[in-house]
Amino acid sequence: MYEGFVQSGHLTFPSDFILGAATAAYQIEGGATEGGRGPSIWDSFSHTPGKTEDGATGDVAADHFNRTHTDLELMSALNLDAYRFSISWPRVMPAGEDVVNQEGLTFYSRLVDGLLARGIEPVVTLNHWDLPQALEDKYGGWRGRETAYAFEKYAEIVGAALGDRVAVWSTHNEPWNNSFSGYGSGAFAPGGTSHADALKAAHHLNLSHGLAVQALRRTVTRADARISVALNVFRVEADTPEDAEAARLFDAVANRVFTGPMLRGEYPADLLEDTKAFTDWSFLQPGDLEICHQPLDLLGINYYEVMHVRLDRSYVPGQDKKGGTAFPGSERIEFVRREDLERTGMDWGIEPRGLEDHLVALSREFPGLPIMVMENGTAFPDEVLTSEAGSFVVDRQRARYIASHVEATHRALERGANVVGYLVWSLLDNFEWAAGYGPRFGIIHVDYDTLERTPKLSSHWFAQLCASRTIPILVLPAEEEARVRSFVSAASPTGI
Ligand code: IFM
Repeated sequence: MYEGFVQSGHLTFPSDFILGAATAAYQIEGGATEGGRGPSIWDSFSHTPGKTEDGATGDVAADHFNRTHTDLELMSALNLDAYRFSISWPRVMPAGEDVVNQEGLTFYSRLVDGLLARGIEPVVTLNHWDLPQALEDKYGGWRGRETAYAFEKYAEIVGAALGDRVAVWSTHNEPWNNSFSGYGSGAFAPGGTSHADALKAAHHLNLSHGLAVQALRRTVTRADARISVALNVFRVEADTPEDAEAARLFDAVANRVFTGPMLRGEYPADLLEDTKAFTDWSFLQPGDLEICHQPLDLLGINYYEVMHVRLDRSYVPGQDKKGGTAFPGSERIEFVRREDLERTGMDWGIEPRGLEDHLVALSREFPGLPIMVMENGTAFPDEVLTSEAGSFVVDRQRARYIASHVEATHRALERGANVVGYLVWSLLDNFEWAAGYGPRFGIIHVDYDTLERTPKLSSHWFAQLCASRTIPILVLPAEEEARVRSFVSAASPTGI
């Protein structure tokens, strides 16, 4: 790795602050039918015509399943403190329950050992959306309460196998997408389109979270292991006081539907009221909330942008929005596209200040609960430049995005936020769900034809941050800048 960026000399993270990178099984592993893996709902969904961009599937993805050693070596060169990956439930239990695929467990056990041998702490997510298809067929997936109990058993098996070595556990990743995009809007697997089902799925994810935390507490033996959940708690902002109601509505259905039961042991009264047209909440059984509400060691948050909302002034009660609604109550909310912001390749507004304020606010809301940024990053179109000197991706925009959010995290720390780590999304370019392989989030480029990996400029910057713990300025010394420029013009006569 090139580590010659100009050092700021200040903005240093504490020595125990965790800097790392994140991925998810279905997005990078490939090997969909290898090693005894069973089918997941994302295999079925992505193979259904029209569900993903260009019919993309995760069959091969970045082929991490067969290139684990290469990827471990890349991580080592990045000086990462931690690597967050998810376990593919159908790789460990092909039918979701009963039978364990030892080969699948061994794959993850070796990955954990490979990380530890390189001084990288393993951060494991149990569910990053690739539910075994068999559980969808048998129980209706997360619509079924039985899936929560199957998840508990799966957590127990993984906890027993890896619990002596894993540093941080996360039960679910972004249960919001899992439930509301998977069972409500139909944008994600399994493609359900019922708000009632989405709310039911959300509850079963909350319940399964609590059951899995209990299972991990029974099985994990590493003394300093920490148990958490990765929520994409949205930073919701209404720009005028009249629109505060829109912020309340979205905050209830997107954030407090999870933080309520998991962190406070209750569903917010306003959420129950807001959603009563869709469900009577009869799936909420006595004793469930006590299970959902387990003490956590860490709160994982994924941050990408601020959600600016206002009330939809064209809303007519009882009248359906054209084209349906994305989530319960969405007919009353308008998401404001702020034209004053720079935007990512996903058309998401770039606001590092939002991350800073969010970390400070969440630390106040949940005192005593350390927070880890478990995902933050951006997609931009990349160009691989090749010359006699080799290949290079000069992704200055991505590097700027990451640097500005790392700085925001540091400012939050200075303002007293209880933030203990930052993991960049993502280590590798990968399968971006329904958007397929177009958006590239990696700090390492993946050529999807040859599967060759090329570290991008952003990864060199990140490697220097991890090694020095002081935020490097995104400026190359004059000599290196001249080298990059001559490389760029040699490789791409039109320049970039
Ligand atoms: O790629 C996803 C990831 O799986 C979950 N969080 C957001 C990322 C970017 O969209």
